[in-house]
Amino acid sequence: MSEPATAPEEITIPEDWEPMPIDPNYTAPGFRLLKYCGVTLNNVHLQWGITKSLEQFQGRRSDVIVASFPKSGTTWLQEVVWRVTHHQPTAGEKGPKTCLEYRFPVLESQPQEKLMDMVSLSDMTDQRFIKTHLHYHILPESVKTSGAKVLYVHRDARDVCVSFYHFSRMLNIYKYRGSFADFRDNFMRGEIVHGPYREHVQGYLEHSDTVLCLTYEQMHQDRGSVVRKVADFLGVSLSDADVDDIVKNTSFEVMKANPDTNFRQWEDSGLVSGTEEGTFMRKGVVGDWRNYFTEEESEAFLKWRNEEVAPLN
Ligand code: PPS
Repeated sequence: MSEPATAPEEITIPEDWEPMPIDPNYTAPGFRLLKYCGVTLNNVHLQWGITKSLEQFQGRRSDVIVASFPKSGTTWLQEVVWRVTHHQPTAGEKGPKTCLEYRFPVLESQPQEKLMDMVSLSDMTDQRFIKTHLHYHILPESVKTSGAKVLYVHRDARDVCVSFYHFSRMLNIYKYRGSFADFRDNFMRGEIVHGPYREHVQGYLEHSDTVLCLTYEQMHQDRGSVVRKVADFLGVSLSDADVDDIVKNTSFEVMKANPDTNFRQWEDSGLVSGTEEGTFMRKGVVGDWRNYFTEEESEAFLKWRNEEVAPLN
């Protein structure tokens, strides 16, 4: 997730936003969950003008958009996409030299441009690579009509929940201090930022005729075939050696060591505190949920996960 490090103090909640009950487990001053179009967002989204970002955004045919629910493998897929589209065999292991945040501005976080001295999305003249955690139904209409290429990654909800729990503890604009059980209950109720989770995934999967939907687990199991799928979807031709090179440079270990992909700069800027929660590149495994759920809890969670939900619109 990319959220500004600091937020202005005052907020006026517009009529089409609904304040949600204050959750004292979020201990960052002023942190509030707010509902917008059925989606749980927060005061920082509002303060930093998400509605204006959504109104002003104009999708372009050449746009490449990586969408996800937070902590589902966004960063990983972004790096794959970037390397697929910028692959130069002669660049070898050097790869991209710019921080991923600059290569992939966040659709819903335009003030990021001011804070980070970035060219605004509307002023970018080169092909745009964009990250978003927005639900499908609140994506600006032009994303859907422009022919922009949208890729979506999703992950075992139990691992998403664990990863998001740790991230919410690290993130200084949240400072979550509840237990994992508290967080999991909120996750299931949709009372977490960008919730509700099931509707998020369903919203994109329902459009899998136009959206390339991938999973974190596929990326673990056979990244080569994911790289090829991404290349086909984006109309890029890659040799076997190119694919191998991309696979090698997008491993957890390489990305964790790479300052352009490991988000350690968020520690320097104060956005996150590297604590006992670890760092942004935390474990990068499938199945860490086993350390957090009992068998019964996992069963109940999966039962909930597999229930039918009504689409948001
Ligand atoms: S965010 O903040 O929503 O954009 O986070 P996101 O990138 O979606 O998810 C972060 C989790 O993805 C893991 N990650 C990786 N796993 C395996 N391989 C690679 N290369 C990789 N890059 C990121 C990261 O460690 C977070 O998962 P957890 O389970 O917390 O380790």
